[in-house]
Formats: sequence, structure tokens, C-alpha cells
Amino acid sequence: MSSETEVIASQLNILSHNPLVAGADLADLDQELTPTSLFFVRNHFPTPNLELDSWALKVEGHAGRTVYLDYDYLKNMPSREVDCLLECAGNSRAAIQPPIEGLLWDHGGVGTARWKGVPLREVLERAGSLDLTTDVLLEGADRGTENGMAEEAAYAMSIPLEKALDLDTILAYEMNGQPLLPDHGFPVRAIIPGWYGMTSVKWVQRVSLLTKPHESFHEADYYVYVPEGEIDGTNDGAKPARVTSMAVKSLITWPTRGLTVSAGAHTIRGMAWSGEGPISKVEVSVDNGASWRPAQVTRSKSPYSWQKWEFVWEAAQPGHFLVRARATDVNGRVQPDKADWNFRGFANNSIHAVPVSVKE
Ligand SMILES: Nc1nc2c(c(=O)[nH]1)N[C@H]1C(S)=C(S)[C@@H](COP(=O)(O)O)O[C@H]1N2
Ligand SMILES: [Mo]
Repeated sequence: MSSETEVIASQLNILSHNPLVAGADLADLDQELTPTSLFFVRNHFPTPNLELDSWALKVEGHAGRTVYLDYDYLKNMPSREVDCLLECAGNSRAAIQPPIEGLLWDHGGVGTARWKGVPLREVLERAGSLDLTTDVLLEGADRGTENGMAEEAAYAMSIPLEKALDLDTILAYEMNGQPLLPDHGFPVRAIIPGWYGMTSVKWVQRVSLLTKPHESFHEADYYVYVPEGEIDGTNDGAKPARVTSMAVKSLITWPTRGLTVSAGAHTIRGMAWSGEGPISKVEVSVDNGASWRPAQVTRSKSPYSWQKWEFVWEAAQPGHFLVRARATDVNGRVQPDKADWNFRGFANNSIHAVPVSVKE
């Protein structure tokens, strides 16, 4: 492990050492901006350690047009700063019944950071005409094989051109005011606001204009919603849908699971977000879902950040309680009691429930 990786790993719960996969404690996720030391890491392959001297971003247009942009060049291009949440599509997977395939994330595979970088659009303009382009490839410098892959390949994802041209889609070189750490994609990573984390490709070394989606293993076979009985896609030939935009979700950061508190007033709190616009309300239930009351939701400066919420609970009676929180976004999407099951357990936004005891 590099010393930077050790620092990151020391404050997170490690699900895998190499490749590093590590998540935060839910109780630590109650700030609008997540400190880098508490920001989850999700690597599919070993972390590449890249040297700036020999690094340049390869930008491929159509008809063989290629340009290379080095780190200094990128840093001198017009920059943009976005506060953006990233959530791993597998976050909250451990809570799913019946069980699913994949790393058992608790709820700590999410965080919000301040990212600074170059709009991807500006980089694409260096690649010449976009006329034929339908999708844009983002390829990482990390490579390997994992379960299900036919051969070794780089981690790579494509995104639709429309998403690539959004001014808030950036190639970031800073996280929370510092150069990226190796595990978060140094020197440059993509930030794709509103989508689950898998397309925010780290260690980006190649950007390419495409005339159809890339269909890498991770894009076409892994980050897809596989229903039961359709696991190899041979049933009717239809491909399972890709995982893209984040579902509406809230998590309770206090109380923590199993806590005992004394009777009296307590402030229940947590964070809420959606990939499709701000949160319009969060409701809390302390009576097993029989009644719901509105929490106070803080407004966020950024449309891609999460929002803090709070609810004062007058816990008069001793006993055992199940605290729940349910978020709704501006488009009217509501967090479900139980999210639809899929083989890899992606996008689990089932209502979070926390058992708490109240003593005299
Ligand atoms: N090159 C590369 N980019 C990647 C990954 C990866 O394994 N390799 N993991 C993706 C996934 S699944 C997620 S959730 C986010 C996590 O970003 P973080 O580790 O900075 O939190 O990075 C994405 N970008
Ligand atoms: Mo992820």
C-alpha cells in the first residue's frame, strides 16, 4: 500500500484491500462536504500510480484525429468547480433480501466533494467536429480481469454525447481543494453529475468520440439491471438496461443502529439526494410507518449535492422503535419501502430503518 492509501484506509471500513474498496461509517456522513479522508473508494483493479512527467490525456476525434493534452495544459484551460455527490451503484447492498451478488456495502459508499476541473466539453472541442458523435469514451489507466471478463481490459465507460456536453460534466484534477489522491483518480478523473459513480472514470488517460456506445464489460455486462432468470441475456436477446441516474434516497446518520437513548427530545438527522434534481421533502416515522411527519430539509448550493435534514423526536415513552426516513424529489419520485430486486443489487434506495431503544 502507498502511504496515501494507508491514510485513506485508516478511517474507512475496508471491504477489499487490493483492489481497494472502502466505505465510511454512516455516522460520519452528516456534513455537506465529505472530507477526503472519509470519502469512500471503489476500485475494480489495482490503483495505478501515474507520474506527471510521462502522463498526457489522449483525445481521439473522428478520422484518426488525435491530440494530447498534458496536466499543465489542462490546468490552464477554463475551469469549473462543482459540489457533486458520488454514490456507488452497489451502496446499501448488504441490506437487500433475498441476497444478491457483489461486495456487501453497508451504507458508506456515498459522499459529496468539491471537484475542480475542465468541462469535458472544452476537451472534446479540441478533438474536432462532433457531427458524427453519439457517445464519448472515458478510459482509465487501470486494467485487469475480474469475474465474468473474457480477457484483460482497461476500466472504460462511455456516456451519451448529451451528458458529455453538459457544462457540469468535468475532468477533475482537484478534490476538496487538493490535487486528487491516487485512489480517487490522480491526475485526472471524470465527474458525471446525477449518475451512479461507475461512469465517473478515474485515472482518465483516453477520451474518444464514438459513433455508438462502447459496450465494455463494465458498461454492457456489469453495471446493468439483471432481473432473475435473465442472467446471461440469452432469454429473448434483449440486453438488460444500463445503470445510469441515481434514485431518490435518504439515509439516517443519527441515531445509529441499535442505540439506546434516554426519554426526551432527540434530533434525528440524515442526508437526502436524488440524481434528478433537489429533494422536495423528507418525512420521518417513529411508529413503524403508521404516520409520517415532515423533517426540516436544508437547501443546498449545488443541484448535485445532498441535503441535510433534521427532525425533533419527542421520545416520551420507553420502548423499542424503528426510525424511518423517506425522501421525495422535485419530480415527485418517492423512496419505496422496498426497491425492486435485481441480481447485483444496484440502486437500492429502500427506506432506511434504524432500530433504537428508549429507556426511562
Ligand atoms: N478507472 C476507474 N474508474 C472508476 C472505477 C474504477 O474501478 N476504475 N470505479 C468506479 C466506481 S464503481 C465508482 S462508485 C467511483 C468511485 O469513486 P471514488 O473511489 O473516488 O469514491 O469510481 C468509478 N470510477
Ligand atoms: Mo460503484
